[in-house]
Amino acid sequence: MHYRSLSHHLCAVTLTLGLGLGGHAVAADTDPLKIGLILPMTGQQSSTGRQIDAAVKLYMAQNHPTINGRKVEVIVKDDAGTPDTTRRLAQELVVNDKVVALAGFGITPSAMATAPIATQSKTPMVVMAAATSAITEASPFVIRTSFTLPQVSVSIAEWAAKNNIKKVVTLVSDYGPGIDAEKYFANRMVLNGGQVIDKLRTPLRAPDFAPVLQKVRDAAPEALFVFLPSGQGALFMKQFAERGLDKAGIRLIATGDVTDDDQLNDMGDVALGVVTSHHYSANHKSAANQKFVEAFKKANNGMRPNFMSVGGYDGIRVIVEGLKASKGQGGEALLAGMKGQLFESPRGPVLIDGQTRDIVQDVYIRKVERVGGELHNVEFDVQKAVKDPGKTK
Ligand code: VNL
Repeated sequence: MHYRSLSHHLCAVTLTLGLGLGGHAVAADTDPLKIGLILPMTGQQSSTGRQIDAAVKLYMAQNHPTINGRKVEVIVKDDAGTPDTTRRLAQELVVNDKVVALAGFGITPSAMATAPIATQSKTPMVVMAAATSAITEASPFVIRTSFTLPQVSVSIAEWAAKNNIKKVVTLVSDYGPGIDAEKYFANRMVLNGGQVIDKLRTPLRAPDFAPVLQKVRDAAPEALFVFLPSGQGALFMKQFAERGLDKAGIRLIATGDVTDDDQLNDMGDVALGVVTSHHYSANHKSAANQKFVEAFKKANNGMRPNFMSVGGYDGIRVIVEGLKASKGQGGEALLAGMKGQLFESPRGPVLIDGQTRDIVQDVYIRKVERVGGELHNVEFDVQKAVKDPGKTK
């Protein structure tokens, strides 16, 4: 015992001397453990940045984590949803700030651009928002706490089949998650004897839905299936109503990204009755969620948390618990501490699959209803413990 504490003491002295002489930023073991959180705080995906930032701040304020006497510090950087900027910021956070983990990643291209840095520097990278299946395969250091589009798109296709919807058109954002959603939704429709009569795509940047909605009208399917990234739902719903599609008897079904809790309450009656599948609703009935929603609203002027917030809240939890398990070590030790975590999230029970490093979670079927004067995604069916069906290995 005595010997141990003596060597500890000597070690601290050496570190102090090292700092004084060389002027190198050698991390002493009282320095804070830093986490680099890269988010789109400005630009088209800024609602995602705002939600995740608020959720991470809430977790930190509720838990004040310290590990072996070291504080945990979150450094927030704005990438404006530009992948080149994400990669540059990640590089700086690793090299200059010596972060133990990278986190955030509002869109798939940002996550993909950063994955090689995670691999080269052996820095765990927690994806809190982006949801293309392949992201976890881009680096062995990626852990995901959001969801995947294949995970949520199959369930809504199953619901459609059970509800006698046979002829559909799909409309997705033309990049990773949209292509995943289109493929997994369409394949399951066809498997169930349905027909996909057209597959439409809109650009990620500055989409205009009017031309594709005209095509949908002309094709007259029984239902239109939609995936759009968080933040585009309100504009889409407005144009859907303006084109009279809600009155034309074309049923709207989607992933929950479209009836995003961040915007849903402002969408108006056009959203009523829209059926979606997703992993989180602010209306989810559990004590853990009620507590989360109340605390989140209280800390953020009444803002309602959406699925991005929950990805952030669970993501920072996974990092902090991982650091506890690794006793503050980063790299492989932190990665090991994050794998296999099983806990109750505001969304329901979740598991960080040790093999795939992806999240296993319940997927709910929900319908937009008015609850106490506000629009909500009301869950009415659930598929338990869904793994990402997009994994090839
Ligand atoms: C992505 C997927 C982004 C789902 C989203 O919102 C979303 C992505 C910004 O992987 O880029 O709702």
